[in-house]
Amino acid sequence: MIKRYTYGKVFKTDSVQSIPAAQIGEIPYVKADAEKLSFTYHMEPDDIVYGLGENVRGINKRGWIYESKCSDESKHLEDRRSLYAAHNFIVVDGRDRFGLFVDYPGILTFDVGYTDLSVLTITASDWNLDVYVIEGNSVIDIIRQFRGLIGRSYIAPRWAFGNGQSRWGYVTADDVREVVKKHRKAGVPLDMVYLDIDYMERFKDFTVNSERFPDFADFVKEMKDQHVRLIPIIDAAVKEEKGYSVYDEGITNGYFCTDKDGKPFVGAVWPGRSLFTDMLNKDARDWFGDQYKALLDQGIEGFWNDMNEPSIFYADDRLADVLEEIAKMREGDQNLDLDAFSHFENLVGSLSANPEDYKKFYHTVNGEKIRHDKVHNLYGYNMTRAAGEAFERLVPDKRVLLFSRASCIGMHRYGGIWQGDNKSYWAHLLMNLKMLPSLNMCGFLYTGADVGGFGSDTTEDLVMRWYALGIFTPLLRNHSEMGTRRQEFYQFNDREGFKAIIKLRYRLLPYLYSEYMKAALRGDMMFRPLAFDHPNDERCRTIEDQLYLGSELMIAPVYEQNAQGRMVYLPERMKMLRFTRNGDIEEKILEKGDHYIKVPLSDVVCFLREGHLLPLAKGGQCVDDVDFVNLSAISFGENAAYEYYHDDGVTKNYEEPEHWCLLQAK
Ligand code: MIG
Repeated sequence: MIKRYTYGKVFKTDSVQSIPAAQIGEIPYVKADAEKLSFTYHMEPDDIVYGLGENVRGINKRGWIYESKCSDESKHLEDRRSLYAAHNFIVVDGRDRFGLFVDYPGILTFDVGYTDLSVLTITASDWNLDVYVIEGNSVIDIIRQFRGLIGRSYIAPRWAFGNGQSRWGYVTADDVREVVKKHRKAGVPLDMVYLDIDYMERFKDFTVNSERFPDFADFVKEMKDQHVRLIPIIDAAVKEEKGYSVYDEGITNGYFCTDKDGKPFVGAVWPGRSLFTDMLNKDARDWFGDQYKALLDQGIEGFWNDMNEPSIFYADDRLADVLEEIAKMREGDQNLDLDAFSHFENLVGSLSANPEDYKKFYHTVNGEKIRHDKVHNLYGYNMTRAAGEAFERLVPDKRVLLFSRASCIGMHRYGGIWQGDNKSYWAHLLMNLKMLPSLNMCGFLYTGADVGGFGSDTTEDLVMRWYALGIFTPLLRNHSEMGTRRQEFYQFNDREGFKAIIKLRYRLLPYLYSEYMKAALRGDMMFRPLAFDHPNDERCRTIEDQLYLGSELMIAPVYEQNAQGRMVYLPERMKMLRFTRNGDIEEKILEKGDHYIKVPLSDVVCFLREGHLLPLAKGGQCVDDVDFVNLSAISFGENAAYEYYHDDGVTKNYEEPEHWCLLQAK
């Protein structure tokens, strides 16, 4: 049962698809305090708080304070309060069991036992918000209801479940050709190569640098003939440059955000001085979406939207102030004591993502001016919505790959997300795992993290262990930052080990795609904490490094360096499946309880539930190669069966009953 409670004058976020009538009377479970702009709830010691989608720390969010404030946060350290998203949905499971969604576009905090271990406090920046309270007979049931409320998750084309290779640093067509050649030559499957900002003409959205990529359309086709799709990045900000059509049209039509005097607001990002399309204004959004046509027309079928928190390196007027102050310092004796030096450092440090700058520009929604910070969390969402809505108009029958860095609930209907600028830390491999169920709760199904880690130098074993998790996530992409150690599989010694793991991904594709579609069509989660399926098993309530994948599998990746294996808790009798580097599959039945499982670097281990069946394909060098019809299977138990979803992976008639069939062990 879902109930909506409303406070003040609510801004329409379109996070919820059809808004139920508001309740009269007091909100249950939590105490609303209009003066403190907060809701509080007293937690019992073993209550669990699930949710908050993309954020730092664990599956159980207790013990920290989180902020819903889309931020270009490239550190992902434990002490951060927010990442790129605002996913305001939690489920409390303990003395009471309820879901709570705060539909609110501004900055919110979730103090989940930070100030006081036993108190949950949600505080908004003002008192104009909708709160949904959801009751149900299990956590899974509550989440399913919530997903029904917010609408069906984005469905990616099936080829987007293939292996993707990326690096901020593939600068020319030849760089890309080399990546493809190295994969094909070694027999390592590949479906996508990502283009980072350097493909553009001086970081101008929707342009292609014709020296680095001459005859782009031909190049796209050349790659496509080898079954590789190019996926270009699109940045949120538009370069200020007369004669650049996107800038000119945006200015002429008043499509950019403005300052308080109504002049276009200038901030700087990659291209230097830039403008921010008013993504909340429908006309501007439609116009921005139409710009993607320039690349669609050249054969492009997928995009990643970046910097859409939006990230601002500096705002024009603040830069002027800072430069002036530094000029004054220059005229002085240039002898900086501690205070003067930290003042100097802060001057420059305060330029980037300054909260004050987000109060300096305005959106125009239905003729009304709205200051950006009040609706901050809707920006990335609406940039991706601009693209998603445009694809519906431009290529209505075809699925386009689309995922974003910033997001807010509601955006899950238009695209997926990647988990942003993680680092090559072992801790971030574990964080990747923990984030999966939290994201699924909020409707984000097409997701994955940068395999191998984006920032910092990686190591061969980290990349390999990361692939052993990554091959289970819908978005599988190795991506890294310019200047860091290169991390394509062919940079390392044990190429055969990488090959075995990536090839396994292609054997698992029928299963992974089918589970993805079930989760999307039924509002289910693809990845679940063990406790969701075993609510009465005390052990399961604290396990955060193993997950159920669909109804069939449990995954328990190794996430520590030099580990030769790990402890795994089996909440039920299961069959361990070991996929070895020579392509063999070892099967072993294990009883409920604790087990030490040896996992050599290039092995992948997972666990099959009793009564279930895992379908496997023969594999292939690209998704187009994979036979999704003639399958083999591993089963566990008498009458093991699998409900299999299979469609063409390209068009959008998802609902046809003939897409479903029951697979049974022979
Ligand atoms: O400020 O386009 O998260 O994936 O490689 C960095 C360059 C901008 C951030 C993205 C990252 C991408 C990078 N971008």
